[in-house]
Amino acid sequence: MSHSNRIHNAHLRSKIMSAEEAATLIPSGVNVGMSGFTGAGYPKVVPAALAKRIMDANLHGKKFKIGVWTGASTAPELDGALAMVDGVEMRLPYQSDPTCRKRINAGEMEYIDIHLSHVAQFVWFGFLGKLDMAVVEVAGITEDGRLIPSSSVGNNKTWLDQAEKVILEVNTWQNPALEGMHDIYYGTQLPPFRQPIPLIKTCDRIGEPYLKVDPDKVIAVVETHQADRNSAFAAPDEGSRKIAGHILEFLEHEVKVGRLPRELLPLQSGVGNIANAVLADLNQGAFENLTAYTEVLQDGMLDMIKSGKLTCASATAFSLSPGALTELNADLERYKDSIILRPQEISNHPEIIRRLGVIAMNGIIEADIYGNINSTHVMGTRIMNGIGGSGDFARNAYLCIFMTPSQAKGGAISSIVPMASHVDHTEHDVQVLVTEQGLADLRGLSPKQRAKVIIENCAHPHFKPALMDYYKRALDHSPGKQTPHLLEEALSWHLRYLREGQM
Ligand code: 0RQ
Repeated sequence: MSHSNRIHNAHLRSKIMSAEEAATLIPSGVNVGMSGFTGAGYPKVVPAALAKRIMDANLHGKKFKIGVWTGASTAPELDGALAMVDGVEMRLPYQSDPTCRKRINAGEMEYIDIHLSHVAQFVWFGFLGKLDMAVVEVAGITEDGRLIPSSSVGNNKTWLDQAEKVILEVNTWQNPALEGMHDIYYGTQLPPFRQPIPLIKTCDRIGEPYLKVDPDKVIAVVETHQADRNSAFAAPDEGSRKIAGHILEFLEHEVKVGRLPRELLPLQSGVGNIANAVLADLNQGAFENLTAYTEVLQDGMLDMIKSGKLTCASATAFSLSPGALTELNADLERYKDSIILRPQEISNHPEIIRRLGVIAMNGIIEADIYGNINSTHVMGTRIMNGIGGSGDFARNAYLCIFMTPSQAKGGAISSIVPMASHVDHTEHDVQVLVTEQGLADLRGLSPKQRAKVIIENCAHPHFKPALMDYYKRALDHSPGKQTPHLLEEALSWHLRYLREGQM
């Protein structure tokens, strides 16, 4: 069998085997830390071979389930394949796969939705139990056994460090020019020995470009040549463009009154079409010399680097459409000075986000009239994706902006509701709320003042009178006047939707 020229370490070369052979080394009942963050850098063939093994076991009447820990969401070859055969006992810390979501909401899969910056330390502290194995995609292995990270870093440093056994997937599809783009910080300590993280400016390099692994822990090396599976973005629709317009106008105002510098502060942008529309608008707008301290680098940010608007971007993963990915790969060397990929405990670290003064912009499911935010649960009980990094950024940002269309499901649902049916970000963490209807600047407002501005500026005209009516009646009849509610009615909009298909 001929081998790729990506594995330069003789000891690790001797561990090369097929995905099927490697999958036989993963027993039922173990916790497996897998690479992958959005559709980037996840193992492509071992999870599929494992899914086949699980299916065979099920056919013989045997239960076979594992715990799956990742950086964030992955792709059909990992989450999809394992969920399809009901092979996942416990999933964490974030997912966005339709089959996975279905199993979780049907009660067939346990899911712990964790702040992405917390995962590494939860594992070090032992809060999540033992990490038995790691399956990590890398772009290559150096002669001295260091690992060239792939298109995402996520929790790989922690998995490689903490897992008892390691399986590496060396993916020759990944661009060799990724070597040197990463910054892996090995200085984190456990309390009480923690030191300040010496990252002062967005694109400071504080670590090294390689991941380390104890070669004796590596039980298999599998060679692959498969593309990352990222999905395309829809072209910004009118609603997204309006949201982007409100945010740009707001940022311009903040610069004018001296609360933001001309080049703004480092941007964090969530995933999704609205986020991409905001980036597209920033790319057309007047701001120059921008920077990004974020989780994922999506198409909009790449366009801004190309145009010169964005001078540097720090993230933990690429999250690009297939077109943008092809473009990036054709010219990756060029981006090496402007892009840094870091472990997610650093890309999402509260200390750094607070120090840099990040401007955070994230999508939501719903907001209530007082500014509490639901990012994760449809009608209070069904998980959509997870909190992801939104809480890491929301709590610690200089400016925390949440954005959403004012209605969902063709107008059957109001995204502004009397009481959020689940709360991920409390009223204390939310400074700006934006819909296509307008922007509510909530800074310095009491709950009652916030309610008026949110209803007036953000609610859809179809729902505005009913929201104002609720608020006024709550003000009259609520026993407490700090955050007035009619408790018997507060979730009636959700109940009506579940009963009648319309809020
Ligand atoms: O579902 O496609 O089935 O119709 O939610 O909604 O409007 O396309 O918005 O793509 O920005 O996603 C909160 C899910 C928004 C996302 C969420 C339904 C809607 C549609 C998607 P369909 P849109 P987006 C860093 C930051 C948490 C993690 C995070 C998210 C689908 O932003 O997962 O912020 N955030 N990470 O129909 C019922 C409502 C609804 C609703 C929307 N009120 N009721 N359904 N939907 N509002 C990134 C990472 O951490 C990796």
